[in-house]
Amino acid sequence: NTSQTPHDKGVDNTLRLLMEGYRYIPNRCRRFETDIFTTRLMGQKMICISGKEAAEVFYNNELFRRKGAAPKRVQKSLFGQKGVQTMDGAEHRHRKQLFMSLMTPERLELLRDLTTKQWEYAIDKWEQMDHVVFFKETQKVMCRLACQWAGVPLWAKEVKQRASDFGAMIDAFGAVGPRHWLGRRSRKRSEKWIRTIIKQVRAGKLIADGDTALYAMAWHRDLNGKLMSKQMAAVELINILRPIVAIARYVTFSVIALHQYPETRTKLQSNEKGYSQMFVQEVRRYYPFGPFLGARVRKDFTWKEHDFKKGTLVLLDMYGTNHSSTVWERPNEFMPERFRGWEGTPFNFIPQGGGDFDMGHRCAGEWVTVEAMKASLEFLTQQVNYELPSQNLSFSMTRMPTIPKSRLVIQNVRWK
Ligand code: PAM
Repeated sequence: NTSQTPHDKGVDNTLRLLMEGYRYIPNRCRRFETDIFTTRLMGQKMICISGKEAAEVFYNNELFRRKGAAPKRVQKSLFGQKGVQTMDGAEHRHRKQLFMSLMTPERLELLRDLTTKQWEYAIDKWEQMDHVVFFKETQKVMCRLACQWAGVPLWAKEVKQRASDFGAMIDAFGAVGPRHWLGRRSRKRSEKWIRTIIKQVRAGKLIADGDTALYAMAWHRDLNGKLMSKQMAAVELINILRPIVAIARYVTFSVIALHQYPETRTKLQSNEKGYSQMFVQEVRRYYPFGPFLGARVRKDFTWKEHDFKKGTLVLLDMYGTNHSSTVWERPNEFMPERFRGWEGTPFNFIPQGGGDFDMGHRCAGEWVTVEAMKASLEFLTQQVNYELPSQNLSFSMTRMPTIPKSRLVIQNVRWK
């Protein structure tokens, strides 16, 4: 019976969401002692759900659809319009397969090698620098890596602009005002660039290797047998490139974790028993990135005695689920060892979404993220010395996505 479900009072709680950020849903779940409540956000009735059972129902394709879920402002900045994130059913599975086909063991192995090579190149440069704004420079490292891995030509002189454009799209998703507009402008510029690249490939002016994302996106045919429009191909190729640049945030948080929990550095240096794997999993669980995900009810159903009505927007609490005390022991402590022998399900650890890769909307790039993070962290702890000058490393829980105030400054970078 729906009337029992807690309701967050107020005509519209968008301002509260902006004021509480990552904690908006978890705060109310704690206060109401619930894993479901209703609210009004952005002028619409919404249902917020949290925890592993919530993730399980949220990823049921019979009950939820993605079309009409992502707000226009998120599509115009972060995701791109009409891309894989907004599709359903057979069309979605076909498009998702395009992304998953790029995630073979061979391509992941190559990604690891290229990650290390890009770091070698970067450290030669960083040695010459007085100080390094780690987050900004790592976005450039990841931008070079993304383009190299995807087969997209990139001139040295454009790295700065392209990296900052991809960074701005990510930075825009929870912003209002200038930060958001910058994300939109950056997307427009990037789409124009990548449309030109796609055009050159199709015209035979630029050769794309058959196993690259560039080739796959340029020549992919939808279920109707037609090539995607240049614009659509650009949006989807950017859906490969931009999220690799987003890994810079996780690498930045990783270096902060190494600083704040020094015992983890020693363990990463020797990297016994797959420590780097546990470390990067804990970084993805502990530090905030995606706050929540949205989907629309496909058909009426009841869950936890609440009637879900067709068309209603439902938000799944990612941050809260990754910090849930029913799933995690001492969830607010940074403990990589919790992942030793850990029995994961597709629903209890959801930093990049839950459910199934092929059939559902779980992030296709999750393995890329884990491998690029491991290669980066192994490299940084084993090959490089650096120092952190005193600075403000704290990060806001209301800025979405968040990033440390100082962007992490390092100095005296030296090869070991
Ligand atoms: C990428 O696609 O570039 C990867 C990084 C983005 C992660 C963000 C995931 C959050 C999902 C939806 C954003 C809606 C937030 C709306 C805030 C008001």
